[in-house]
This record gives sequence, C-alpha cells and structure tokens, in this order.
Amino acid sequence: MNTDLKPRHDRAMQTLQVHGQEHLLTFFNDLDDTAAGALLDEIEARDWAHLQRLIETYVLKRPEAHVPEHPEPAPCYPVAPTPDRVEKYTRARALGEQLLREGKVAAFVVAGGQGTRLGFDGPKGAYPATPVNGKPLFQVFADYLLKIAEKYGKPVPWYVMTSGLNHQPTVDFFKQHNHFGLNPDDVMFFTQGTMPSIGYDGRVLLAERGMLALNPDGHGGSLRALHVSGALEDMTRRGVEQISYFQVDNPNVKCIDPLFLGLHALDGAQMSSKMVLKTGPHEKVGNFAEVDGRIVVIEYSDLPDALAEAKQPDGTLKFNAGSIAIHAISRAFVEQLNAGGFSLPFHRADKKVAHIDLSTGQRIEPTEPNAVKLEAFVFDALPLAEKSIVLQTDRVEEFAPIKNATGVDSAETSRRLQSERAARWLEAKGVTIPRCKDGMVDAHIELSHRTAVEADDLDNLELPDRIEPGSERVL
Ligand code: UD2
Repeated sequence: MNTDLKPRHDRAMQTLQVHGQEHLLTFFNDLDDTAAGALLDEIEARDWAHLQRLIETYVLKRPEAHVPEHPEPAPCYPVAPTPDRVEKYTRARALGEQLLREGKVAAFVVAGGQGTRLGFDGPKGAYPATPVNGKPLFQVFADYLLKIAEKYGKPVPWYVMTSGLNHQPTVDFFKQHNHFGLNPDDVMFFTQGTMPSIGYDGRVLLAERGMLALNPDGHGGSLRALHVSGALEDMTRRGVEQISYFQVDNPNVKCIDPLFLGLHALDGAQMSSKMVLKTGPHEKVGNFAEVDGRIVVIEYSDLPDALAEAKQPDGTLKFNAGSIAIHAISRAFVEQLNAGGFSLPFHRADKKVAHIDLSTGQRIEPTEPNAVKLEAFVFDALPLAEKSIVLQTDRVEEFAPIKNATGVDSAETSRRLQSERAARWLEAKGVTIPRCKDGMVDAHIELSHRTAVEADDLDNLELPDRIEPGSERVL
C-alpha cells in the first residue's frame, strides 16, 4: 500500500467497521494509487451513520407504506375556467407571458434516469420520438424553447439534469447537434447525486474492486443538485424566478406553459403540479390528495384499494387526479429548502445489481433482484410548500410518455398521440383530418414546435385544406 494513503485507509476502515461496511476495502491492496485514492474519496464523502439508518429502515426491513389517515381529494383548477374564473385565467396567462418577456422563467428537465424499460442504448433524450422525422426528445424540447423565445422575445435558459451514467453522452449529443439551434450559453448541464446500491444483507455492493455500486438518487435528488451544482446561483444571476420542471420522456409536454406558470405565481405558490384525470382507479400514476391543508402525492402502489376505488356522489372517482410529473417551482422555494437542510423520504426499489463477489473478486450478473436502490421523489417536496396549486390538463394535449419498448406508454403510442394532438390543432384551424373508424387520426402528422406550441400559433400560416388518409405530413 502507498504509505501516503495508509492513514486515510486506516481512518476509512475505522468508520466502515463502525457501520458494518469494512468489506468495501477487501481489494484495496490490489488497487493502483489512483483507484485507491478515488475509493477513499468516495468513502470519505459519504455520511455512513445516515446510510446505516437508511439501511435499517429501508433494506433490512420492508418499510410500510405511509398513507396519510384522512386524505381528501386535492382542489384542482379545471382545464378550462368555470365562468367565475375566466377573468383569473386571463390574468394568469398574462402574468405568465409577462414573466417570459422579462426572462424570469427557466426550463428544467430531469434526464438522469437509466431508461432500462425502454432498452435504448444512450441517454433517453436522444431517443427518436417524433412520428415522421424521428426527432430526438431533446430536440423536441429545444424546438419548444426556441419558439417560446421567438414569441416572447427572451431566451429561456434550460437546465438539464443528468446522472453519472449518462452525463458525458448527453453533453456530447447536444454538441453533435449544435445544441439544436439554442445558444450553448443558455443550456446548462449538471449531474444529480448518487446513493450506494445495497445488497439484501445490508452491505453496500462493489461495482468494481475499487468502486462502490452507485445509483442515481431519484428525481427528488434534483432539488439538492440544483443547489450543489451552482444552477440556482446561475438562475439568480439571470434573474430567473420560476422553474418549469418536466421529465425527459414526454414529447407532448408544454415545456413552458404561461397559464400554469401564471396561476402558480398569481396564487403565490411555491411548488405546483399538473394532473390528468385518471383512466381508472388503479392507473399507475401518483394520486394528488390534500392532507392537513397541504397537497401530497400518494403513489399508486401505496393507495389502498378502498381509497383508489372510492366514488364521489356523481359516480366519478374520488381520487381522480393523476400526477404526470410536471411542476412549476419557485427558485426561492428551492433555495429555502437547501438553506434549511431539508431531506426527502427515500423509496425502496428492488433491482438486479451487478457486483464483485467478495471471495473470488469475480463480477456477478444476477438474474434475480439482489439489491435495493434508494430513490427520492420530487413530489415528496409538495407538502413542504405552504402553497401549492394543481392544474388539470388534457391527456392528449400534454401526455405522450415513452417509457416502454412496446405496448402501453411506448414509442408507438406516443407517436400516435403526437399525431393526434397535431390533428386536433389543425382541425381547430379548419384543416380536414382523415380519421379511422375508432376516431383516431389516419395519418402520421408531425407538427414541429418550431411551427406551433399551441393551436393559435397556426393562425396566419398557410395550412393545407386537408391531410390525405394514410399519408405522412410534416408541418
Ligand atoms: C413517474 C411518476 C409517476 C407519473 C409518471 C408520469 C415516480 C415515482 N412516478 O413514473 O407517478 O407521474 O412518471 O410519466 O416518479 N429521473 C432522473 N433521475 C433519477 C430517476 C429518474 O432524472 O434518478 C428522471 C428520468 O430521467 C425521467 C423521470 O425522472 O425523466 C421519470 O423517471 P421514471 O421513469 O423512474 O418514472 P416513472 O415513469 O416510473
């Protein structure tokens, strides 16, 4: 062992022994100085006492789902205003537009996930998503931001959260595509934090002889990563007040929605959300609820059947508001959380994690789940907000996620929904759309966000009278 590293090794060993993790140094003497130094850096940077508490709570026991005792449905703003709210919606949209003209809004995409379900080799944002040209997801969002900049006369800074797993490929992808026409100074990349992956015996796994097995710490990690990375400071410097948060998997998302941002700002909310009406009681989305005057999201897996199936007097579901992971978050709220040393709860996910066998030093690729990954969820910050609003949105207008290789929420269903939304906007402007017997559009229509981010952007454009059945059309 390098004598310079010996004192550090001994201190690390002492700490690890206290917490039953000394096996992490099993191969220390086989490592070269660089690898040995990097392993010690990693060990020294972790709070092992905290990790031990988490292991006791989430790994050695199966945590009981904590369901609040008397959740009530969350109050929601409807898609279209009721007559008494028309004036408020008008004012809200105007306020949202003003924030954009003043450059006070940033876009924020969380793109650190592994996208395992999709089976795509590369950052998910590089996935070809659009119905005709197969534009990658990142470009779909870039087009949106370019259009917003054109409409409101100010560029929208874009923060892209990656993880150690995909950071460099993501940055490279943007470079290869000239940042899709955006000014590179307005696109900021930063990585989220990590958590060690833990074997069922409570011991942290080694990914390599000198490297802990780490996983991204969940999209909830974004609220700390915004601070640690300097992104919040950058926002302050640019005069950003509101953050428009969305996921990388949804090409129909309104990356920037003046009405949503305006309602959120007008009501003085700190963190707000969009919801869609659930398709059924057990749809696999989080459920908005109100508990002690605060908005919360109860994961579908935690919502007891009795609550999931409960009905209102009019026969509709009592808990009908599904989360689609779109939020407006005030910069001040994220600053306040970080200043106060907040922590979000963790959620346990059982996964197959490749690791080094401690007795042989060989790599094991498990075929069954063997470990726990701990992840934080961003919506767990909602109850920390004193004020939070929920706005209903239309599924086709804003939710076409690409999560799976085939079937539900796949690239194919997403492309159909993208075509459908384009068809609706064109129909609203008098274009004849061919439709199948089931009502779905009988064509592949790609409406670029450079052309329109809402139907009214099509006004004053030269549009075709009709789209031919079975055709492919790009506008
Ligand atoms: C999420 C929500 C679900 C619903 C759905 C809508 C959770 C637990 N569930 O389900 O309620 O709103 O989305 O589409 O959130 N990500 C990171 N870092 C991480 C993990 C994830 O950046 O460590 C990103 C990921 O790149 C993606 C997003 O978060 O953009 C969603 O992640 P997911 O695929 O794990 O969430 P999902 O589809 O299970």
